[in-house]
Amino acid sequence: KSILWWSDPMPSKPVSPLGLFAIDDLLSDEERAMRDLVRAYGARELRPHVADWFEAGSLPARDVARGLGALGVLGMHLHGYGCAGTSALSYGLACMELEAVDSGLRSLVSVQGSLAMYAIWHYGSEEQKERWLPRMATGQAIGCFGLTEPDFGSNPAGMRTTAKRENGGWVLNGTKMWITNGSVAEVAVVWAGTEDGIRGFVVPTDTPGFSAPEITRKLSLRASVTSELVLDGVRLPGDALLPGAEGLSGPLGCLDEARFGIVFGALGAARDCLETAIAYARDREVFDRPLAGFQLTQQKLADMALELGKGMLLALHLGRLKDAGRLDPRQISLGKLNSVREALAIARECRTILGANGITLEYPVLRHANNLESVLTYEGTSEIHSLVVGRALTGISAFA
Ligand code: TGC
Ligand code: FAD
Repeated sequence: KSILWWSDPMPSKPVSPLGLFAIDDLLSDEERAMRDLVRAYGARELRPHVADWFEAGSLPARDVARGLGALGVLGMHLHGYGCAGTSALSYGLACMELEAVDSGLRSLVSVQGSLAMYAIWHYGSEEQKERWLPRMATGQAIGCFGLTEPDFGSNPAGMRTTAKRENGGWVLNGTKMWITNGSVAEVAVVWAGTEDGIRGFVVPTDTPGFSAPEITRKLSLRASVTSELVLDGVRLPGDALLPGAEGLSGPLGCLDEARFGIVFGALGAARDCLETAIAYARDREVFDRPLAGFQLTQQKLADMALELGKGMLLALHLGRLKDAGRLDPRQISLGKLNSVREALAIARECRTILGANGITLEYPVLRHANNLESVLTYEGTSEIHSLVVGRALTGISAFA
């Protein structure tokens, strides 16, 4: 409910950053219920373990996926095939709550629901959908999405992975890099060049010639599995092709879905940092007074709350547009650019408020900041999204 300042009996009682913006007033009962459900699940099942997973650089992805599947968030905005069929906005709110725990958990859900499941749901044959989607919705089968290659990240059009027709089937060769969920996936959606341009393939990961070595020694997204995909003469039947995806618009259409989730998700990480910093500053005494009572601290907090609230208002606007079927991919670029850039700035500023304590895993702040370095890069770097916006504003492409 709105904050009624004039009737507030305790004007000095702190208000949460998003409470200050009366964000809840902009959500329906159903949306708030979904958000609260995911928040409670995260607090109970994920948050107690996440610092350990991050420190160990190892996520029990299968258990986590099954738990999230039972919660109903895997492919939740898709309809049919065992998916929950919620609004896009509810999906965004779920991403926000998961990323408030850790970006790696939101990553798992993004890749599963918005990239791998969405690719099959939107571009797949009826047989592909029935074979994979119900198991993916429950987390019994994990999916990954192979677009990036060692030499082609921002410019996937240059990809070298090929799919050649042979005896009515396909033979795939090439390497994909930085693939979330790769080593734990049962199914990989792989994008490859064919004589008809870029096409997508549904690859069961037990197919001979497929391997997925895990990438280690990461300093970011440590509670997430990241892998290389090696496709060495992988033979697939003719019906492994995603029939509805032709050209780069196929994978980019999936990226639109996942980027939308990040618009909300990154703000979840920022909110967690800011709430942590406010609590810390109220508790911590410096020069015999609470840190929160110093003007410099309050200016930091006010500026961060302002960016968080503005980002949230933009995210909600984009969510409403998406649910109305009117969201343009260029608007998703605006949202991803803003949310991630501001979330990273907020995480770093909050780290200063925590002083030395801020560099430990006892608090979530530097973990979030480190994770957000990946979020800044994947799903289109900030530079790429700036160029998308620049092209929209000027009509001139500056990519190449
Ligand atoms: P361009 O000439 O602009 O377009 C080629 C074709 O694609 C269409 N298109 C889109 N379709 C849907 N959604 C979009 N956002 C689209 N943007 C472009 C376009 O209409 C055209 O279609 P058609 O039918 O005429 O052929 O393409 P370009 O080569 O100039 O590149 C554009 C650029 C640079 C924006 C694009 O390549 C890009 O977005 N690059 C960034 C790559 C990227 O985001 N990779 C992400 C990999 S997946 C990942 O990071 C997962 S992390 C997950 C996690 O853990 O959470
Ligand atoms: P590059 O494309 O080499 O870019 C390097 C720098 O150059 C960046 O700053 C970039 O913005 C800049 N740059 C590039 N082009 C231009 C230009 N035209 N003008 C100005 N600057 C430019 N990919 C998948 O396919 N699936 C996944 O599941 C997946 N998960 C990932 C998980 C993690 C943890 C990470 C870190 C990455 C993941 N990626 C995944 C890969 C990710 O999408 C790419 O890293 C990203 O697209 C950038 O590609 P790159 O790393 O090759 O950087």
